Amino acid sequence: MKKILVTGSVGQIGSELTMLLRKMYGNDNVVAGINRTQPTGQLKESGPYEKADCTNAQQIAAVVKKYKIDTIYHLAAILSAVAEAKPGLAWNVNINGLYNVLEIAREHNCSVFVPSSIGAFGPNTPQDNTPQDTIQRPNTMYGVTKVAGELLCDYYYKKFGVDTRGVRYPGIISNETLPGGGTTDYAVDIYYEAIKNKRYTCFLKPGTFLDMMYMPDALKAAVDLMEADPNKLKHRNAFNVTSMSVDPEMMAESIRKHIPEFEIDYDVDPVRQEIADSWPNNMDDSAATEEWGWSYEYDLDKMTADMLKVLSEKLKK
Ligand code: AKB
Repeated sequence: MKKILVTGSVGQIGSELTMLLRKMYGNDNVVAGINRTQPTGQLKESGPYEKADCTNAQQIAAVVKKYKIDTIYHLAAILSAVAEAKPGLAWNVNINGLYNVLEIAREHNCSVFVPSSIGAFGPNTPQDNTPQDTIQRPNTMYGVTKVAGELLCDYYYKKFGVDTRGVRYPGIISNETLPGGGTTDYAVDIYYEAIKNKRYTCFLKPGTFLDMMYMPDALKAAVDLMEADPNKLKHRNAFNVTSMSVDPEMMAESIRKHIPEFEIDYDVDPVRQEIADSWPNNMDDSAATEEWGWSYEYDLDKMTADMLKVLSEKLKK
């Protein structure tokens, strides 16, 4: 049975991924790596958790040794909008933190999942049907760390044989833990506000198309890639994956099928708009499908129906 460490386990993806991995591989075999935020509820009760700040190599190494970890899902990261505001912090966490994790993986023979992002592309990347292998010249600190991270992971695979794998996540929409400091966060906020106030003021312009994905598909992508036959992987870091390409108007239209009076207006944040404008409208994820069978379950309307159902219950409490 695998022995897994999840860094960033209280974050948006980490909190749900940790619970899924515990279900799959056994509660005691999945350590929730935490930093400043303490775990609560099921995440805390259902299995081990340990301080594992990725910028502290000794701390990560101690957890890996203590639990005989053989697989690391390295989810601790600074997202795009925060990275623009705090570039030094983003470099330290996204690059120095990743370097520490890769070094420990090399020493202790661990496989590593590292999420990249649509942020690894830039303004001169082809924006439609963005190929798997294409121009990557991002002009954000987040993007710089994501491209460097992809390259570093490929380097550790080629040079040291570390089993590194990753996907380029689009905006992730979820109903448990809120995202923090991303450019695609509007796509989560809009559902909360639709239920609470039947209106939403969006910080990106109408017509800003971006790839998005519902959390169950994002978790499936990570797990399926880590379970994939290594002999079939021509790429490793990192695969384009997407479920839908949407703009704020399409999301509003999808919500109106359930809440007809829902209204959207706009108060554009120039920083996040510029970031979004530099990212693809829609990615070609056929390499992921060909090499490890990637497919998604949720399109926009299926996701909207589930989000509104789950959040209505949650916000009643
Ligand atoms: C962000 O908006 O920063 C993230 C991402 C797309 O990587 N959600």
